[in-house]
Amino acid sequence: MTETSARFERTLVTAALPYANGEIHLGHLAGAYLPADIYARYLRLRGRPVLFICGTDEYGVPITLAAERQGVSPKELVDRNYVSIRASFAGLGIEFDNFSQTSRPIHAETSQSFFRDLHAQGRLKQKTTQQFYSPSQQRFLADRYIEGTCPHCERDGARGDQCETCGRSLNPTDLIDPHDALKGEPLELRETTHWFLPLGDWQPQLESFIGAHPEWKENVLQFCRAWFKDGLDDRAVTRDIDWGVPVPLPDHAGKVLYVWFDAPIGYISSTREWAIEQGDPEAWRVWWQDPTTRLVHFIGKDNVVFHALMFPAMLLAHSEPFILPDNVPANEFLNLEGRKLSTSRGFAVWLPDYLAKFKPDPLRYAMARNLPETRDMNFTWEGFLARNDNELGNNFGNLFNRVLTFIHKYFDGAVPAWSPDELQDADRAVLAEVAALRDRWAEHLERFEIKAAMECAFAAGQAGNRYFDEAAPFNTRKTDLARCGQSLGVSVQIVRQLCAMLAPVVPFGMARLWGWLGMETPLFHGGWDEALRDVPAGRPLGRPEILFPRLDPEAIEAEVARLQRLVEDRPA
Ligand code: B3M
Ligand code: ZN
Repeated sequence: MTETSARFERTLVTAALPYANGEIHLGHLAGAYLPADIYARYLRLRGRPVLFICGTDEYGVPITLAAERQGVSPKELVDRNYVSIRASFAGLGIEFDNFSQTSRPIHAETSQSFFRDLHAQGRLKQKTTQQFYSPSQQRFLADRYIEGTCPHCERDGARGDQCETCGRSLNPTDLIDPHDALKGEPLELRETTHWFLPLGDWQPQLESFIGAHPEWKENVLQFCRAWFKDGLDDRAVTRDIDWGVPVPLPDHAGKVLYVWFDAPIGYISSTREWAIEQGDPEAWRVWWQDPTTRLVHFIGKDNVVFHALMFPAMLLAHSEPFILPDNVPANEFLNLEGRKLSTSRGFAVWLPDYLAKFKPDPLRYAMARNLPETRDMNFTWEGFLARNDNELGNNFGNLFNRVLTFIHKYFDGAVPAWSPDELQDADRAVLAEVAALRDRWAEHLERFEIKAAMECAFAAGQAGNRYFDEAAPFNTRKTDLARCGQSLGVSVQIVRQLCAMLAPVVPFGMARLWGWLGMETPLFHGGWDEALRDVPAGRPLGRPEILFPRLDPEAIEAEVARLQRLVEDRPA
């Protein structure tokens, strides 16, 4: 059976563009970035062409408000956040082929030309509606910055999009005594005209598109079916604010593209930027318009509608032949120490803080073992320590270290004389077990089942340790040197396969181990082929160091205590 990723010539992997109003935290990482990076690295390891695209999402009201609060311009704010977000990703080994910004000229150009294409074909329709306007600020306010009394439960403080008290969803005009949520000032209703994408026109095509993907995750499919059942509505694609991509039509001063219209186009602009940097500006097309390309969007569950319905409708509506996503693996949410994350209360773990104290591999590993793939999951610092010490350290690191150290101590650091033709039953059994686990590992990754893939890797590590204990080279060294060498030769073959299986998840450590094994192919440029070949007798091996040291329990307690204090300060 051909693996899914091999049925395509190339794979375009995107991860949701992080909103540039703050730092990346563990919730973001678990939702989209880590799974996307693991998948992209898996493909690179397999030698399959992949382009991993991302960038910061920089327009919209929340950015303008954050900038106002900090006393800087929106552009200054996003540029600053861009730099730190990019550094966090790099520190964690999230390795994009391009990481752009939606406030760059290439994005304005790309999204405006996209809009113009839809407009010129008559795919957009104009509607005039009444919206709340602030006379003092001379601007229209976005729904959630309008506040008033809820018409249902009569509580104050309901927002223009929803009443938090009774949970009902609202329109701003439903509110009694609507006013500016931030300034408390009165508002007036004014007419404004906007462009809409009539999603309903695309419903039949979207239904058959989604219907052709029964392999998608159930959470995503259910979500789409619910939207289809209600019937798709017109979606506004323009807004009345000044921080955004200007609508490229005459007489549209003060109007910009709605951020959820321009943001997904950001994937295309970032690909174009990459192509320009490659010196081949048209090279983006093959990634977006050639049906032999596979497009995969990694996102968190709150972004499903935009990636599974809205953006595909935009791509269908465009006059050029864009491909549609082949999969939209959306993750559920990550909780922290048993509670919901709250960025406003500081109840989160931000990457710059993490990276100031710990190494990237242990976090990548602990999260990969615990991803919210099918339901919400919980991150605890204790669990993090246990994954590092008991699994990375004891299961994997220990095996690597035992095998390589032994060879350095008693065999001059070169793979001992061993031969695949002289295997004993125990050797054959462990090699078959590891190879079978390796195949299952790949099948799971092909389906974005990272946790299940990691269970295979873990089991292979256990098998390797069991084999080493039972073959007992530390005893045979004195009784049967040939057998001792043979069992170490077999152990090296196990280590080589484990190295490949762990590489997408703990790339820093495995890049070093790969080097110690004397491999020639760069790990993430098709190292797989070499990982499938025996490491021959006589090959010199690098001197190992401890790859995954134990964590300091006091450092972990300090993190738990920090979060605990936040909870005590403001009980939920
Ligand atoms: N910026 C994700 C968010 O902030 C949003 C993703 C855009 S992807 C095109 O929830
Ligand atoms: Zn209410």
